[in-house]
Amino acid sequence: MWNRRLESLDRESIKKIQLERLKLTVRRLYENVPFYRSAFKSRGVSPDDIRSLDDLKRLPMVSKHDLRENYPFGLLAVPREECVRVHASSGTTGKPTLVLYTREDLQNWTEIMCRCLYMSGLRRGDVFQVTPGYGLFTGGLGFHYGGEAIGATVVPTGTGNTERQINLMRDLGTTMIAGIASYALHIAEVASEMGVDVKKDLQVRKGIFGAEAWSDSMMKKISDVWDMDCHDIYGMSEMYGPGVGCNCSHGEGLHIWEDHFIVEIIDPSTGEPLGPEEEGEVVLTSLTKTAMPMLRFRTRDMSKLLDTNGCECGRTHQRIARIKGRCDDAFSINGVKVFPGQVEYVLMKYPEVGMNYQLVVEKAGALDQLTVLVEANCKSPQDDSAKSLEKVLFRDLRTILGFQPRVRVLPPMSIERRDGKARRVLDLRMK
Ligand code: DLL
Repeated sequence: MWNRRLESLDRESIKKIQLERLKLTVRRLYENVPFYRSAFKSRGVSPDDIRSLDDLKRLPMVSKHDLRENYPFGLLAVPREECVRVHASSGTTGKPTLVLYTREDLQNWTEIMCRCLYMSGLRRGDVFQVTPGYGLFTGGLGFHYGGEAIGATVVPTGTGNTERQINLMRDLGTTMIAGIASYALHIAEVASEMGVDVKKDLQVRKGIFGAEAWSDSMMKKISDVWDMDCHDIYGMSEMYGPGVGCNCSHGEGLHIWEDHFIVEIIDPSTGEPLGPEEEGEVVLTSLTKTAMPMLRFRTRDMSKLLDTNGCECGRTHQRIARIKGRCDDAFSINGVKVFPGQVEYVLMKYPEVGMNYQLVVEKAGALDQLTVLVEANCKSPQDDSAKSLEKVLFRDLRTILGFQPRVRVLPPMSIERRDGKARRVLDLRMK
């Protein structure tokens, strides 16, 4: 284990730490963040009311919507000057959701990343290639600092340029990669086109993947194609980034670092907490974040608390099932989250756009591809006006999504309706 003492705490000690840290977080939010103060007041709770972990139920929940409403600095619990880093993820509409970090936050994030990476086999001496994006996305830098802290040789390639990734893997003798699961399969495909056999010609035998739901069968496929020990890492920008939890090599599911987070599962329609083995929405409370602590953040991810006592690996932290999917209409394109509202926000700026649009998600080889179908608002859009609308929409969508979608402008009424209603998202990947 990376941190044997903290990863194998007994239940009583975990609960004690959680309660202490929860009290501190609640007080900090009450005193420094007007949004939380008024949410507490409207529920009739004050920091003094938090006496046991059961009192968590009395606290308000927050969602991405609240982050957007308080964009950019409204949820800060420290002066902006104390923040040393900003990341952002897709918002539910046009605005990104922003997260800020103090130096202490970055240290805590690195600690949980180290636990996950160590659990997944990373050691000093490894050559660790980090393929998620560097920048506002938390993936690249999250893996990067964890890898360096463990003492591995980190290769910060970031996304894209797959041929170069493969050449580097071969030349540097990369032993472990981090990435988005589907990208691991894409690399293997490109490698075989280049005449590189990933099993024979490369030394990559360990992988850690996350940022989107991937099935057990996908995990098996990646393990087989690469002859690799695969691990699943979970996280989100609002809770530092990757590193909230990870699967060990023994038990099922993901260990969630309970000295940094409280995990609840709720019924997404009623908000009521659910018991072990009952499937629902993951709700997370941060316990160590200082710049932007999050109380009962509704992740929209579906999972369940596993009914287990401890784990063969010796870690005592609660396990949840691997994430099954989401309970809202967001979807992921190669790890980048897309909310239909973001796309709609762009489309609605243009009067030439008609009544209906549809987001078609498909596989292009191992990678995901998004096509935005848009109906024009006139009967027969001139070819050149359709083309120029496609161009501007492409430009705006690329800016807001952070990747290149395909855009097709079509005549009115050409997108299929069901009971008169358009289907906003047509996900053909599972077919
Ligand atoms: O995706 C952080 C991350 C980067 C995690 C790299 C793991 C690896 P966001 O862009 O804020 O942050 O998206 C967070 O991604 O609520 C889930 O819906 C999804 N997600 C993240 N990890 C997993 C996973 C990063 N292991 C959202 N399995 C989350 C399933 C995941 N879904």
